[in-house]
Amino acid sequence: MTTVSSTPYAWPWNGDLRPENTALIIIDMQTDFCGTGGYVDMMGYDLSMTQAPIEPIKAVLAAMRAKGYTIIHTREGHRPDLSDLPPNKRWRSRQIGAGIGDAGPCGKILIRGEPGWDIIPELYPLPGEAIIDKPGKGSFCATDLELMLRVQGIENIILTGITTDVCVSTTMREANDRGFECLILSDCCGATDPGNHEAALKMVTMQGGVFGAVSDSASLIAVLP
Ligand code: C5J
Repeated sequence: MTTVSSTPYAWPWNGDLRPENTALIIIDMQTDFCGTGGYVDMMGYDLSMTQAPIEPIKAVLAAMRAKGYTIIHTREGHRPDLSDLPPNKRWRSRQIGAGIGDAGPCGKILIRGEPGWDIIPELYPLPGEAIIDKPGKGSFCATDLELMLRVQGIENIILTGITTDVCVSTTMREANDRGFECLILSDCCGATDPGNHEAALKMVTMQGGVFGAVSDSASLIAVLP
């Protein structure tokens, strides 16, 4: 029986935390979201907020790799022919000067194969680690993530990455509704707005843990079986 010190309950609910049934998901640590000249930078947001989780994620990634846990990375992006880019999503991004599919300093914004779309070198997947390419905010929508988790017998999901209030939060909600037991690590996530980061974490803790529980990198690493 192993649990992580977390809010509002000691996670996971049943104390069954093992490499065989637990996956780390690292969401969208791409240049477009935390690098100079990427999508978030072009929108004018403070990059320090989306860069803050890089070092804590590195520590969790190293610890979980060493112990044989399943590691899954995601990338948000669209096909070069834009056939999976909803026109309203593109239109909205253009309203703030960072049109998805348009040319930017890191190549076409959020387009698969472009330099800005790829995962940052500090957190680049090792051979054998799954990468989920997703066209939306949630990692389960239009991907094979759920099938992969079920085939591997994963019950617990540890969520990290960016942004706390958009892709991480959406993925956590999708996972929770599918019956996965979810933990979000506060220092391993970041948003483009500090208030949204805090609010997204607080929402998890309502109703006895409506989406799961909230902890941090040190608390997880301290007890990782
Ligand atoms: C956004 C994400 N914010 N990865 N994507 O558009 O959170």
